[in-house]
Amino acid sequence: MRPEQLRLYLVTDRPLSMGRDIAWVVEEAVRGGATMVQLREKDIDTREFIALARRLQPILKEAGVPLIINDRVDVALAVDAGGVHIGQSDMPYDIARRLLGPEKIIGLSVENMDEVREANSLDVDYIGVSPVYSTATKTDTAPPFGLEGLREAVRISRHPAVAIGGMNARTAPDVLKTGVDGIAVVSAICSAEDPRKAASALVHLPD
Ligand code: TZP
Ligand code: MG
Repeated sequence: MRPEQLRLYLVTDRPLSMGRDIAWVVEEAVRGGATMVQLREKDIDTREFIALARRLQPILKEAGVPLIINDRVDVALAVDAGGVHIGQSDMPYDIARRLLGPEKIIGLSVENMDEVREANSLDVDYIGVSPVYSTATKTDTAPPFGLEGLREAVRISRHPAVAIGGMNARTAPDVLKTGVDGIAVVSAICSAEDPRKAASALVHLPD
């Protein structure tokens, strides 16, 4: 994985997509410039999860954008996805790596500085600094890093890093100045009236 692929990382959320098909949201977002897409489903049958991933694959393949599966290593294996994103309570990194092999992308959420340091002992492909700001999209989070915390996390991490939580056109300019490789966005794209335009505005911000 190249760190540039973290520049604008769409994390999907069907409930926040205003009744629109998530495949349409994803297609519009990659047309606008999204560089990576994570399929994040918290309440879905395994079979439906696999079917949804398979619907996204041709769209993302054509765009040259990796499909990352949230949490579910089995689903990632089933569809031969680009990789998985795991949290601190999900499958341990070493096991996920053993199952997925050396080529797949594995991202890990870090919620405090100790976890940033711990991640340095793992060969994860990137870390997700979570959350940078508190957000209505996910309320069961650790205390936010804030800008200074993010800067420090980026400084001590040996991995590419993406910032998540409250990322939008207003907050992203300062966030990108911390040296982080990119922003991971849910509502600012999924709930945007025009997800393509929203993605395009976010990807063209200076860093
Ligand atoms: N993990 C930490 S914050 C978050 C996730 C999945 C949600 C971010 O959503 P938004 O709408 O981009 O603030
Ligand atoms: Mg998780």
